[in-house]
Amino acid sequence: MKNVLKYLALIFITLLVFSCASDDSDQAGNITYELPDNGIAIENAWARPGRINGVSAVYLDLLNGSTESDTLIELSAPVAGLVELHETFDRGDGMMGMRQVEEPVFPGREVTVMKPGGLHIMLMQLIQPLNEGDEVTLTLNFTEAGEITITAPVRSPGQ
Ligand SMILES: [Cu+2]
Repeated sequence: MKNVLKYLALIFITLLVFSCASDDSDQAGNITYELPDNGIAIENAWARPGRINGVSAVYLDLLNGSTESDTLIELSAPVAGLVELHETFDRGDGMMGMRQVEEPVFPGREVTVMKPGGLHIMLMQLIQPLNEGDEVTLTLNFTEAGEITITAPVRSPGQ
């Protein structure tokens, strides 16, 4: 029970932080993607600022150029104690919640866009503050494509 309360409190705090910045209307629809011939490419990655011991999120476009789907099996980042893929959902009480996507599958020949208010990579237990101008290193491990390490600049949403 305690854990549930803790979890709800975490969601609530995160929503407070994140609801101030849901301006994700930029660029959507204007980007044209060129799928790689094979494997996975990551484009347009960025991370939001965060406090030490707090949370941040990485947003990116995931391009699966393979004809086969691929599964994300592990996420890690040196700046975070815990990294998870999250989806945002309607809790039905006028609030949005978020929850972990356990075994995310990315269809072949498709682009998956992660953005505020949708799919995102959650960085938790930050071991250092993330300020604008910093860079975050993130490693994604896929069943087929293997390990892909990227760097994402830290910036405020809408900039
Ligand atoms: Cu999240």
